[in-house]
Amino acid sequence: MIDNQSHLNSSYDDVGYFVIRNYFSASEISSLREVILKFHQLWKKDNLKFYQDDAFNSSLITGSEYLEFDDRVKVFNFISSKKMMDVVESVIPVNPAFMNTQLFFNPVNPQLKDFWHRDCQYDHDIEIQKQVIHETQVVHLRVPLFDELGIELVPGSHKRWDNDEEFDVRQEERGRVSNENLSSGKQIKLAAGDLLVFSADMIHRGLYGLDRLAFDILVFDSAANFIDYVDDDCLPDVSMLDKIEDPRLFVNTLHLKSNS
Ligand SMILES: O=C(O)CCC(=O)C(=O)O
Repeated sequence: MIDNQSHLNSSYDDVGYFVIRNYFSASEISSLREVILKFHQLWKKDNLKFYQDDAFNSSLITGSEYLEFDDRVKVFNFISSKKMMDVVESVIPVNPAFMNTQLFFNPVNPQLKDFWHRDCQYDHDIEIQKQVIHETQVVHLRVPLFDELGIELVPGSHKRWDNDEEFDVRQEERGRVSNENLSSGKQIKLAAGDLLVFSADMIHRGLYGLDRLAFDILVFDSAANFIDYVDDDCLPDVSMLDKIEDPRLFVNTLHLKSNS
């Protein structure tokens, strides 16, 4: 168990994020990177037009479309490794559940700019967003596979509504655009080996540049109502569960699925 679990919990609660520097060894990252790059090459080939025109991320990395059984098991074992579970449980102590994975890269299209948002804005209109930021939020765990400029976020915004500048920029109101700088933004540079944990509904943006390839794992509290966001195909099947050392994170999701 990491020795400062309660400290991590209180920083997450206070400011909405924390970062653990050099959490993963070079060999842990290179073995993960090898599998994720395999996914990325196949995904890009299969989604060429989307990749060239619009994309800055892919998702469902643990799904069956691009990775074979053994590679999927490898990724599942990374996601539910003791190191990851210690961190997940510092934020969600009881029955955390796996939601999905995403892979963030630099867009090919130079017109795409790094943009401020709260994840909940894609599902809810403004009045509902004001409510859901006071409810349980999805947690992102970002594992950068190469050194990157990182994420810029607004500390504390997981628990409060936007000020005028944040709102106008994020929503592109009153002539503002979503890639402008925010005076409340804080840049968290990341290196391969670091782990960043942040709340999906805080105001944030990824910073494009360098050779970024960031593997994000999304988890949620089983008590919250997020099961409909989970795609069955990104979960391990029974034969894979046997090969996952500590499958609790996935078993919790499978239980929610079977009850939904
Ligand atoms: O890295 C990015 O481009 C965006 C990251 C993000 O929005 C997220 O992880 O929710």
